[in-house]
Amino acid sequence: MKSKDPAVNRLIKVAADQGIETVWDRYEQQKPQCGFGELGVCCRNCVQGPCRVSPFADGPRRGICGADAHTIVARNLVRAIAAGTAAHSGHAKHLAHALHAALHGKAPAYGVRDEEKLKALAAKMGINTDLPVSELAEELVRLALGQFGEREGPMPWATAVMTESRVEKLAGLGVLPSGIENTISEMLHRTHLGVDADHVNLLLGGISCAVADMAGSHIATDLADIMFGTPKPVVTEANFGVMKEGSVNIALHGHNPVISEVLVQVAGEMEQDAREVGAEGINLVGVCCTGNEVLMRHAIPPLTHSISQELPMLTGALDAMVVDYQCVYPALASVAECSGTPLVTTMDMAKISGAVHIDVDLEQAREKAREIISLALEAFKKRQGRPTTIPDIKSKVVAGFSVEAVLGALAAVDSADPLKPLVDNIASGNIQGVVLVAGCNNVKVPQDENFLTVAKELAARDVLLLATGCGAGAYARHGLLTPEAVGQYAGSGLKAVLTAIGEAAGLGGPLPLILHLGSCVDNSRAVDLAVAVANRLGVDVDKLPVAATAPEFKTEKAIAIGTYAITLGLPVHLGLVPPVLGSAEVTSLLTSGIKDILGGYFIVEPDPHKGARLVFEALQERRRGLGLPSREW
Ligand code: NFS
Ligand code: SF4
Repeated sequence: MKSKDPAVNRLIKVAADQGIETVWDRYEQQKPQCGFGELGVCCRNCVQGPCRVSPFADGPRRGICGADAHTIVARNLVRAIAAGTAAHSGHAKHLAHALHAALHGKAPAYGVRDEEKLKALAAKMGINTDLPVSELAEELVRLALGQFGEREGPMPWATAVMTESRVEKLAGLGVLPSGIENTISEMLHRTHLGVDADHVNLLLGGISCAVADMAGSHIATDLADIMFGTPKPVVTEANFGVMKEGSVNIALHGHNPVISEVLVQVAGEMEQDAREVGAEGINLVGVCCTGNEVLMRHAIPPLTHSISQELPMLTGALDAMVVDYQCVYPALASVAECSGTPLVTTMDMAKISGAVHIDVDLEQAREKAREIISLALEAFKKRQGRPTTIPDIKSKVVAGFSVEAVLGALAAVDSADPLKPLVDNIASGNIQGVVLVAGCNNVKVPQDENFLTVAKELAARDVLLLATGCGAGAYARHGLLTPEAVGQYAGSGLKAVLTAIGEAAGLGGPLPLILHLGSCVDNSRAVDLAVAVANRLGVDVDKLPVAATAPEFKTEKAIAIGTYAITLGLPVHLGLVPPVLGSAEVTSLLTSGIKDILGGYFIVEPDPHKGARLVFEALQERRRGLGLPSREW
C-alpha cells in the first residue's frame, strides 16, 4: 500500500495507466538503498573520499583522514541541521526583506496588516511600543535582520522565546547561538576536513545551530503574521475533491507566503478574467506548507501533501502549479510535460529546468502574479473538451489555530487567566498531556499511516494533539481536524475539555480533535504555547507532560526542528531511523545521554503503535515528576 489516502491511491493508478513515473516508482528503482548511507557512516567531505566506515569488525574503522564512525556520523547530522536551519531562516529573511522593502516604498503589495501582533512582538523584544507603526515595524525589521550575522551577546529571538531557566541552561552549555547565519557557517566550517573531530563537541554545535533554527522559524512566523495577519479559525475542505472541473484550478506549493499571499490577492481580482475564458472562477488550492500558510489565513483548501505532490497534475484539471521553494520535487517538471499543466517557478534561487520561470520580485509582485494567473487561464482554455479525473473525495477542515486563537478560545472559559483551564485539566488528568505531531510524509512509509495511528492511539488516551506541516495536512485530508472527529476518536476526558472550550468560545460544539497550528516554521507556535504553560506553572518545559512526534519525517528541516525540540526539553519521537546508527555513541547520546543534560531526547520507533505508546509513557513519566496522577497505557 502506497497511501492511506484513497484519492491518492486513485491517482497513483491513473499514473500507472498512463505510464507516468511517480515518487513510488523512483523509490523502487533506488532499492536496495546504500547501507553505509543509512547508517550515516559515508563521508564525502573531501575528495580523498568517498570514505565509509564499516559496521563490521573486518572492514575499515576509519576514513582516509582518520575520522572514525562517531565523527563521521556526527558531522553528517550536524550538516543536516545546518541545512535545515538555512532553509527556515532563509525563508524568514525573505519575509524581513519584503517588510523592509515595503516600509521603504519598494514593495507596494506588502505592508503591516496586523498592528496588534507588531506591538505585542515589539514589546516582547524590548522595543519602545510608543513609536508610530511604521517606525515600530522599521525597528523590528532591523532587529530581525540583525539576528542573522554575528552579533555580540545572545539573540533576543532565541532568548525571549524560551523560559529563563532554559536560557541559563543553554548559556551554561555554551550553545546559545551568536547569530543564525554565523552559526550555520560555523557548522560548515567545523565539519570540513580536519576541524572538529570530537563527536560530543560536534553535537553541541548541532544543538546551538538548532536553537538558531528555532529563532529563524520564529522570525518567519512572526513576520508572516505581522504582514499577512495572525490566523484565526477557518473552515474549509481538503483533498482532491476540492478541485473544480469548471474553474481555473491553481495549486500553490512550497513554503513562503511572500509569493502566495499576492497570488491570493490578485486571483480575487481576476475572477472576471476567468469568466471571460469560460470558467466559473478561479479555484486556488494548497500543497505542502505554502498550502498551510494560505489555509490558515484565507481558508484556501489544502489539496495534497509532500510525497503525493506530483498527482494534482494527473487529474487533467490543474491549470497551473505555482511553486516557491523547499520540498518541491524536481520531478514535477516531467509530470508537467506529460500533462500539459504549466509548472511555474517564482524565485530566482529556485528554478527547475523544464518549468516556466516568472520571478515574482518584490517591486512588481502584483504584475508578476497577474502574469502567472493569465498563464493558468490559457491552460484552462486549452484543456476544454479533454477528460478529467478528479477523485471525488474531500473532508471538512477547521484550521487557523495560532497561539492567539488558542488563547482566545481558552479566554472564553477564563478571561482573567486563559491558561488556567488548560493547566487545570492537565493536572486533573482530563488531559494526559500535549503532543505536537509534525513533519513530512516519507515514501518509506505508506502515506499518512503513522500519522493516523499515532493520533488515534493518543487521542483515545486523552492526549491533546497539535499539528503542523504535512502532518496537519494528513489530518486535514482524513477528517481529523474537525469537531466531528472528537466524538469518534477522543477519550472521555479530552472530549469533555474540547467540548467545554468549544462551547464557551461560541463554536456550538467541540474544538477540532487536532489543532492545526500552521506550517513547519509555525512549530514556533507550539514552542510559544509550551513556554507559556511552563511559565504559568513556574517550571521549565522539560518538566511538562508535553512531547513531539515526527512519525513520517524526511527533510533536513525536520531534523533541525526535532533537534530544537529536544533542546527545549521535549521527548521527540521519530518514526523513521535517522542515519546515526553507525555510531553507537552518537545514537546513545541522542536517545538517552542527552536527557540528563537537556531533559529532551529522541525516541526512535518505526512501529507507530509502539511509538505512540512510548510517547504516552514519556508523558506519564513527566506527570509523575510533577506529582500528578498517572495512567497505564
Ligand atoms: Ni515541513 Fe513543509 Fe512537508 Fe516536510 Fe516539507 S512541506 S516545511 S519539510 S515535506 S512537513
Ligand atoms: Fe574520507 Fe576524511 Fe575526506 Fe571524509 S574528510 S572523505 S573521511 S578523507
